Amino acid sequence: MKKKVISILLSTAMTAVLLAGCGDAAQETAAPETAEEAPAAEEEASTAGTEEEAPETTEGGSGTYAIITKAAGNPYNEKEAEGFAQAVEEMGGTAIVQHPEAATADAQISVIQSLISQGGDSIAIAGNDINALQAALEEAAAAGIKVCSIDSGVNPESRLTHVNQAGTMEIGQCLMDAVYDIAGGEGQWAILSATSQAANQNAWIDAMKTIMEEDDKYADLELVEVAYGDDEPQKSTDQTQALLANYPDLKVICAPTTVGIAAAAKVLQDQGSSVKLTGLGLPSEMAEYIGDDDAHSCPYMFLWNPIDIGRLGAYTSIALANGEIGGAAGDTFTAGDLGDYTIVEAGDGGTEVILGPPYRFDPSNIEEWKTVY
Ligand code: RAM
Repeated sequence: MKKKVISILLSTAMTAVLLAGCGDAAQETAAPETAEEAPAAEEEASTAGTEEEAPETTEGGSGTYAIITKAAGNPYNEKEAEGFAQAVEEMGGTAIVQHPEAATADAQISVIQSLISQGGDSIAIAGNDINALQAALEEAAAAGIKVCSIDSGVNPESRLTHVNQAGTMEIGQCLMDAVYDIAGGEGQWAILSATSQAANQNAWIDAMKTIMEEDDKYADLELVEVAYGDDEPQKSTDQTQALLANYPDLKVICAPTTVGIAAAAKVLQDQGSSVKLTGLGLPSEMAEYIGDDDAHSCPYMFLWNPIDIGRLGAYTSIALANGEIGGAAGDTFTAGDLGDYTIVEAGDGGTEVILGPPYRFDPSNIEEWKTVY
């Protein structure tokens, strides 16, 4: 098993193209034909080991591993869960996939309680709130269940580690630079977020605000409002329309949520609005809105592979459950065909493992990516 992984690593390393950062990643990188090719490029950024240093392959995943997404009815969450279940099953384990009925902490607490009574090996959770899940997750930990967060982090006390899609400041920088570029360096812009408590969206919004405040380059951009569409298509549509009505001089909307950006893209494009859009979107949902001309609402946007974040969550969960890692900075493990990963310090005082840099999707590559995810 170890040899097989090393040979995959060597061959992918040979074909890997270095991702220089969010702005030009996809432009410099040929779009992958399949979902499998994406991690090869990411690996270059996050793989630490040589053949000698390669850690033991994560093995023995024959237990029961659960993922709790933010909520049902969101295609991003379904892809993340699909990747998680795929990897667990490939490792010989049983995956439990739970999509709570609403994107709230309360809905997730009910699911956590029921998983505690079932007594599985691990829980990976996309937090609907940073702090509100702590008591329930501590109870899970006390029952011997290894807890990590995935996609949307919970506080360090509630988790052993966080499986992050990309660096938080890195995503904030990509988005801020896109807003700057699309607005032509000045004018009003707004954010259309998910729920007001969503840990990942709030972290990216904070990162954008910090970047904007700390660099004079952004001094002529005015953030007029952060609106919340709750990762619901209709509410996101209504919030977009309200932004257009309330801010006649608005130039750009940034939606760091796949649900929000798809809803906003449709509103802007259907209305022939001059307001432009960027953010984090699924290529499969956004392809018809991506374009450089007046007929398209979104010049470009970013994301990572949602299936791979699920897969990385599975390998992390299995390694935690096996005792192969404890979640401390410096711990290393092999995430199957994604390669070797090292846990690092996170900005919130806890630790995290980072999938890789975000990709940029624009007219040059959207047609290829829309069939991948
Ligand atoms: C939405 C969810 C998810 C986030 C993506 C970008 O689908 O809020 O948590 O990671 O957008």
